[in-house]
This record gives sequence, C-alpha cells and structure tokens, in this order.
Amino acid sequence: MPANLPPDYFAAEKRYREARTPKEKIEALREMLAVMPKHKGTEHLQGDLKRRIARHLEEAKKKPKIGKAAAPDYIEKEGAGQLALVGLPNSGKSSILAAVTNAHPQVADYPFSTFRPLAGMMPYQDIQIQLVDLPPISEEYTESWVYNIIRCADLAVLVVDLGASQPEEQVLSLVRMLERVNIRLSKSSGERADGLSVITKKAVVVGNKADAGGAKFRADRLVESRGIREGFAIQFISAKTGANLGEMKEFFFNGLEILRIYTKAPGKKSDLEKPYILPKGSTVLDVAKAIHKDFVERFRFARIWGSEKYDGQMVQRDHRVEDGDVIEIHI
Ligand SMILES: Nc1nc2c(ncn2[C@@H]2O[C@H](COP(=O)(O)OP(=O)(O)O)[C@@H](O)[C@H]2O)c(=O)[nH]1
Ligand SMILES: [Mg+2]
Repeated sequence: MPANLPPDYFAAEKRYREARTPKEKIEALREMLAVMPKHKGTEHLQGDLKRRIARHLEEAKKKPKIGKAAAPDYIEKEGAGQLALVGLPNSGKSSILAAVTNAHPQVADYPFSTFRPLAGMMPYQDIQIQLVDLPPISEEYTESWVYNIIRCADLAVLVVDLGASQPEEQVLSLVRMLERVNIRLSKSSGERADGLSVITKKAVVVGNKADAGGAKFRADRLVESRGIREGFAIQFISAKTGANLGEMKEFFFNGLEILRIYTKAPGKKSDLEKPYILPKGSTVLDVAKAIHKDFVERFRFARIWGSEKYDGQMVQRDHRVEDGDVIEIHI
C-alpha cells in the first residue's frame, strides 16, 4: 500500500542499500524510521526497519574474523562519477579500461583473465570519471563481490561483443543474471520504492568490437530490438581501433546525469578550475549547500552566468542550474 514516503526517506534508503558496515546500515535505518510518516499504512514497514536494526546491532557486536583477506567489494569513489563495466567474458571490458584510462589491465583472448576489480580515471573535458573493470558476469560463476561493486556504482555499463552472436541476447542475459541478485537495471536513475532488497541501477549499453566482421549487421539488430532500444541508450565503439571512443566519453558523461557548476565569490573572477558536481535537476540552493552547509540558512539570492540566457541575472533558491553555469551566492 502506498505509504507516501518523503524524499528524505528514499535518500536514507539509498544510503542503507549502499552501506558497507553494520554501523552505516543502522544509521541509515534509524534515519528512515525518523523521517517516515507514522500511521497505519506504514506499521508494517516500521516493524521491518526495527527488525533490521536489531539484526545489524547483533552483527555489529561480532568480532571481525582475523587472518582472512578482505574481499575487494567496494572501490573508493573518485572523480565525478563511478561506472562499473559489466559484461560477459571477452566482451572487451578490460580493453575499454585500457583505451580510455590510465590503468593497465590484462587484456586476453581467454575468459576470466580479470579476477580483481581495477579502477582507472577517464579524463572528460575538465573532469575525471572513474571506470571500474570487473570479472565477467556469467551463468557458470560470478563472485558475489562483483555484484556489490555494481550496486554501489553510479552507472552500470553493459559491454556487449558485436563480434559474437546475438548481442541483444547478451544484454538480456546480463539483465536476467543481475535481476536474480536483486539488481534491476533501468534506463533512468530515479529511485523507486521497490522494497529494501531490490536496487534499481541505471544502465547503458556499449556495443564493442564494431570493427569485427558482421558487427554492422549485429549492431543494427541490436538497435532494432525494441526491448533493448526502449530499455537502454546504446553506443557502438571499437576499443581496438579507437573508433567512437570520444563519443563514448560523452555518452558516459550524459549517462551519469551530472552537472558541472562553477562558483564565483562576489566581485571576484569565477573559479573555472574545479567545478562542483551535482545531479541533474539540482537548484541554486543545492549549489549553496555543496559549497558550505551554513550557506543554506544564510542564502539571500544568487547571480548566474551561462546557459546562454543568463548573464549575471539574479535568481532565487529554487532556480534549476544547468551544466556549465557559473553561480555567485549572496549571503
Ligand atoms: N576485434 C576486436 N577485438 C577486441 C576489441 N576489444 C577487445 N578485443 C579483444 O577481445 C578479447 C577480450 O578482451 P578483454 O578486454 O580482455 O575482454 P574482457 O574479458 O571483457 O575484459 C581480447 O583478445 C581483445 O584483444 C575490439 O574492439 N575489436
Ligand atoms: Mg577483463
């Protein structure tokens, strides 16, 4: 039944799903409980949250096992966003990482040549985007930490092989395998109330090996496949020849749905060196919050440059900002 949960609840729920330690989980659950409306319709959910808190409290009491190497199930985020490269064996995930980042993964023509996550930074214009290369997802065997990394990434990149048969089937099998571990891939990044155990993750498709024989035919088939086209944005590339890698970088940036916002102190020049990264749809007040939490209380108005229409105009707190805007906050 609809419980009319507020946005704060979903923000806390997202933190809960991405939390790594019992302590982080408990904090997120307590916040979910605190912000949710308390009425008949939410009783069931309240009970569920309380049980979860109790369970994580038990978990937190247990001593960690010593002598066992920690599974690398989380990659510290760096840069403007984190992308996980997801694909069947040999689709070219490691080759993509090698082609556009500073990392040097092992590229091999046999499956399972990648067995640890490896991150690299991809420069895109004035920012860096983090790519994480993973072992393949396959029906035979997938290590569970691979799924944890996908859960925490900002965007899943489904890499398919245009040199192999039926790339549309490759996409569908990745979707199926992730669905089994409660990761639901979607075209958009919006949070949905799918329950606590299911996570919705935005995904895009990269068709690699566009240079291979028959690739053009398979690429056309992939685009024509309604299920895929309606489900995901698609980009064709060749990691080998370098074809469309520039387009792919832009495709990744667009997939992240982020904005680069530059700030400027009144009477000074703007700081064009390091933009603040905010999700699409952010407002001037979100920018103020990103600069300093006190700015929210003290905010009076802002001036904005950019988006062609604006040249220092005064705007209010709920004005939506665009990629590339320069903002001057007045407090
Ligand atoms: N023809 C062609 N081969 C590629 C391309 N990208 C990767 N390969 C080859 O495909 C094989 C698997 O590549 P790899 O990056 O290790 O795949 P991974 O298992 O997904 O990490 C290697 O032999 C690569 O040289 C490409 O764009 N075109
Ligand atoms: Mg690999």
